[in-house]
Amino acid sequence: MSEEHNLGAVASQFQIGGEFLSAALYGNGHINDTYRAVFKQQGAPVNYILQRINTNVFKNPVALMENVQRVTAHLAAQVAGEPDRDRRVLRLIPTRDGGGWHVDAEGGYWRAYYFIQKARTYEAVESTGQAFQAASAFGQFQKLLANLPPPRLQDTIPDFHNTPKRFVALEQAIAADAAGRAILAKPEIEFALAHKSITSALLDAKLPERVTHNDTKFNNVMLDDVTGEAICVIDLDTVMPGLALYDFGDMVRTTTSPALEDERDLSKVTMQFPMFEALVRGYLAAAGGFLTKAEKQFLTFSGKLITFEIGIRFLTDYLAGDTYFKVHREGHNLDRCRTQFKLVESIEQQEEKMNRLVESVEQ
Ligand code: ADP
Ligand code: GN1
Ligand code: MG
Repeated sequence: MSEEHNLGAVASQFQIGGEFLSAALYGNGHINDTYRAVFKQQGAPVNYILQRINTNVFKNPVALMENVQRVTAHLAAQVAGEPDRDRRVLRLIPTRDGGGWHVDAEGGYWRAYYFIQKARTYEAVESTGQAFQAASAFGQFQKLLANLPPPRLQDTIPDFHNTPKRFVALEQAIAADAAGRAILAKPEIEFALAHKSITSALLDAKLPERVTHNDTKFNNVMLDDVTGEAICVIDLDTVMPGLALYDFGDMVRTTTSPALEDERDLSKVTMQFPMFEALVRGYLAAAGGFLTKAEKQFLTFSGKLITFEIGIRFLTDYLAGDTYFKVHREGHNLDRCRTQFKLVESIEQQEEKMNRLVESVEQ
């Protein structure tokens, strides 16, 4: 339970019936504050999600919420005829005065979602079936948003996946060494600098701009408790124009290793080939129809690049003194950086085989 916020008062701003019972921090996101709020309705507890948007990260929360409104409305219209439609798309709850979000006295931006019942997220992948499900859900997500009517979605974070710019930010953080930690991260800095040559390849390839999720972490898709089916893609703050491969790359980053993102025992971090195969098959089953040949050729590479990119973002934040990602222990961002770089190495060792697999699935 947060000491800082009166969560009952915040919850009462939204069109939720019944009596507010409690609210507590929920989930493992690195950016926003997510709470599960419980209301008593007809004698029974009912869950809701309340989120406070991190405005240090998202400088224009109104643009963000306008994107989320358009995206959720478009997706809802597309699945309207399907069974279980209420669990397949995030549904915002309006405020009592009919708005899409609430601004508190401190200027904090809040939103509420219906709780997706009988489904859950996982911090690490457990089976190839889960990997297939996640990849087909994110592929389907891109497919359903391909016909989003204009205007172009707003960039909630400009240059979010611009790896060359992320690399420049790292170089600046190394030079500034604001927290005096560069000495503690020498091997990681060396690893990063040695990989500069890969940073611009996706942008140089001139691939088509699409509407993409941009944060396709495995814990951003909810799997049904009973069937294991991917039921709902969540965490829509970064849905904006991007490359399809940003999404596939982040799936490889988060859905092929059995280890947690902050695992300290690096021997556990490895790119498991069967998980990669399941991702390729799941993603192409949903998205193969609209992806170009050039996009398909970069599937393996995108996994390496996005893993490297998030690795340098963790390293940059470590050097800057942990100003962006939430941290829960000393050296947390450095631990996260190390798992990413270990995974990059593991991908490099298997890159040819991964590319051969992609070619064989395509045919
Ligand atoms: P963050 O941006 O901080 O990662 P998320 O939107 O991913 O926040 O939410 C954090 C966690 O809360 C998710 O991993 C998921 O477990 C849970 N969650 C988010 N939205 C819902 C929802 N509508 N129903 C049920 N659980 C949810
Ligand atoms: C953040 O919000 P969350 O935890 O799903 C971050 C992603 C990173 C990820 C690393 C807006 O995602 O870009 O890949 O952490 N989101 C933002 O785990 O920066
Ligand atoms: Mg999340």
